Amino acid sequence: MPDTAPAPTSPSPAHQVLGACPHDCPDTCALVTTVQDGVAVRLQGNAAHAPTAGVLCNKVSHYLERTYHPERLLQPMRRTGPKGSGQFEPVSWDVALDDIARRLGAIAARDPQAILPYSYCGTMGLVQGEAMAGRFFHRLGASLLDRTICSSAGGEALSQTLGAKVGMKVEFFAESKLILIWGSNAIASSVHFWRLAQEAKRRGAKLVCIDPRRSETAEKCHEHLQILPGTDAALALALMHELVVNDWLDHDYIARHTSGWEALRERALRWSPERAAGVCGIPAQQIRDLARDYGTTQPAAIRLNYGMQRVRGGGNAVRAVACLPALTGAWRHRAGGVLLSSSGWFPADRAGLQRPDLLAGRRPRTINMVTIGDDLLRPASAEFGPRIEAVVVYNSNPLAVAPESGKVVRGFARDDLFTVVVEQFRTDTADYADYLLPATTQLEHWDIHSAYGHTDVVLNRPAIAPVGESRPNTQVFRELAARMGFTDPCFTESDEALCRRAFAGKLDFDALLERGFASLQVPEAPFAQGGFPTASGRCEFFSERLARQGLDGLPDHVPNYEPAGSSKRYPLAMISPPARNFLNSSFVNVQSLRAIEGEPLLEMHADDAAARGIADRQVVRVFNDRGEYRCVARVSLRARPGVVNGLGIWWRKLGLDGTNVNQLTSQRLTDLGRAPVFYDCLVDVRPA
Ligand SMILES: Nc1nc2c(c(=O)[nH]1)N[C@H]1C(S)=C(S)[C@@H](COP(=O)(O)OP(=O)(O)OC[C@H]3O[C@@H](n4cnc5c(=O)[nH]c(N)nc54)[C@H](O)[C@@H]3O)O[C@H]1N2
Ligand SMILES: Nc1nc2c(c(=O)[nH]1)N[C@H]1C(S)=C(S)[C@@H](COP(=O)(O)OP(=O)(O)OC[C@H]3O[C@@H](n4cnc5c(=O)[nH]c(N)nc54)[C@H](O)[C@@H]3O)O[C@H]1N2
Ligand code: SF4
Ligand SMILES: [Mo]
Repeated sequence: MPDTAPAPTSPSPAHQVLGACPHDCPDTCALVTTVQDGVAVRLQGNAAHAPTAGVLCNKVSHYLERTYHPERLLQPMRRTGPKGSGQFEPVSWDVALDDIARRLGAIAARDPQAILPYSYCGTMGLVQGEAMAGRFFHRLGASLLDRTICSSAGGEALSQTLGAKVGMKVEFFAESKLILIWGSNAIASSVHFWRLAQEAKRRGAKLVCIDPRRSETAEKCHEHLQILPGTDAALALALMHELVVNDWLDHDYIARHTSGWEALRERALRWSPERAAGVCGIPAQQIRDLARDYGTTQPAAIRLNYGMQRVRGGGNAVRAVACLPALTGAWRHRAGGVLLSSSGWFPADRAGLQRPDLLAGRRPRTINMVTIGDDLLRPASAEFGPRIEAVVVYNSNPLAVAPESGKVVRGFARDDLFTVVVEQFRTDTADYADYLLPATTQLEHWDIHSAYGHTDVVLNRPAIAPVGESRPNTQVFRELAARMGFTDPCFTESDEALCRRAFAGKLDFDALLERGFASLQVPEAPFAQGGFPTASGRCEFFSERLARQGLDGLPDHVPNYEPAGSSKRYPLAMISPPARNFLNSSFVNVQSLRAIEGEPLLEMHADDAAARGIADRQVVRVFNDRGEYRCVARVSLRARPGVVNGLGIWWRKLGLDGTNVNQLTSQRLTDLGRAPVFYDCLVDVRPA
């Protein structure tokens, strides 16, 4: 090498910053960002973090394109045109925050419950999620939001069966001999789990997929049970039937570590494979074969995911499936059992972060985020309380993701509604804001993450300065608190201090700063000797708690509100799982990813298409009593007869006619957990 002294104009050396993927995904990857002269130039998976294994999904591989997107919101904006028109003028942060504080203050003086926060998992971070926001809305006494839009049916079901949102450690799926991938398109939605399933396959494991759609994952498994939507509990009960009649049971495990066995046995005996086959729309022999595999293979593991609980009976279905490993004693092995969510293992101090004590004895009403359409349109009443007068949206895009969006749009279009949207982009929801405030992305702020698909805490350090005038959510709520006169010292806590508080006394934060992640101490085979976190310490086939609420104590098949084939007017059942290159409605505006997805698609079986004179790639009208949506038909083996797959979740304004698939979905709720029923939806289709 010649002279090594850098010339004064040469770039400074690049450095690397450790982070966490913020997205709503079971994998919670650890990130490494390479920064050169203040600019993020490369984003990779952290190779030192075992679940990430140095690999990112295709979506987040494009995160720099998202961060430096030409349409990033760079300054606060105030609405100048009609709601929804997207006409704004730039204003300073001071002008925006002063006016927002004044207007929220005036509403709160009448009744703070007329103010509603609306947020979900744009970021899963414990700090940019509900930490400072929770403090602000609790101190204000605003309506509480029931955050049910994704996982609460399954979450409630797990709690009622296993005692909490806990299960197998994901890494041991690699050692399983049989893996049931149940209601999950893992290749699209948790590619790091899929890697483990592939490893098991190489070691001789059999992979079985249970899904109404012949998904990317289904076509790569050894078997695919292409059941009708919302029939999973019938299938699980028939599997139990076969376990009983063939005595593929672990009687010792059942006696020691379960409760309600006699009652469950009796119910299962009513579900012959023939009966279930009629409900599920698959051959009885396929059920018998799966039961034999499950009853005679050890260790056997079930990767259940949230895709199967977005129907009326979603809670019961998860309960039924969660009973299976206790029947065969699969839990005895570290590579056996079931995993829906691991989030219950994390000892995060949510109360310390969100400070519900700031309610100081007030008990505001709770609004379910699923019914935002109806609730925005509801007048004041004794049962409902005051009309909603203001909504503050952050980390969510309700116009695109909430069901029955015709009503959601009408609600947000109300002229007498004051709407603040904190966002990175001008989403469908942002177009309805009175004030639109620019938010930082994960590369620009601190955060700390638990996970729902593994058991590591991952820390996120800022890699670059905020782009434009954007601010972290925490900073927006800190400044609003100051303007509202909230003087509690908790409103000045820094983001780094909030990160420290999240697991204070539980994890060594300095080690986390150093490595970027830390593993929880979770036993390898957590329920090998029972010890479930239920009241009884057993796996509760029969739930006394549910029975006390007047509900069925045992899991059962609860038919869909809109079962496939039940209506002449709307003969097709529509499910709407996400397109592989989008994450809910995030990334739809990233050009390179949208180019892969092309257009909003409706996958249809050739018979259903032919019966309606629909050709592949033709624009179609999909409709029911709730609305109408235009998209492109894909005549495809991915759809079974009688079921159409409307891939989501497009931004309305980037679709064909300014709507998306949620124009058709309903605001009804699941059996447990007050969750949405996105995949319980009848439609018909015609050429447009
Ligand atoms: N690429 C990508 N990844 C994602 C997301 C995304 O939008 N895009 N979303 C993230 C989020 S928010 C979540 S909650 C998780 C969800 O994680 P998963 O639940 O694994 O989600 P999906 O991959 O959508 O898988 C759902 C699957 O369930 C199937 N399904 C629909 N109805 C039924 C049914 O009644 N029974 C059964 N057995 N299967 C059914 C669908 O056809 C689909 O293949 O994924 C996360 N990861
Ligand atoms: N038909 C149908 N509908 C569905 C589903 C389905 O499968 N089918 N899936 C449902 C599921 S599982 C879920 S989880 C919900 C998801 O619903 P949402 O949680 O609303 O998810 P996204 O659509 O990704 O919207 C998140 C928004 O947050 C913004 N954001 C990201 N980070 C930050 C930040 O740090 N600060 C601020 N202020 N904003 C940020 C992003 O830009 C994005 O616009 O959708 C549900 N809707
Ligand atoms: S796989 Fe999931 S956690 Fe990992 S980078 Fe992609 S979205 Fe993020
Ligand atoms: Mo979700």
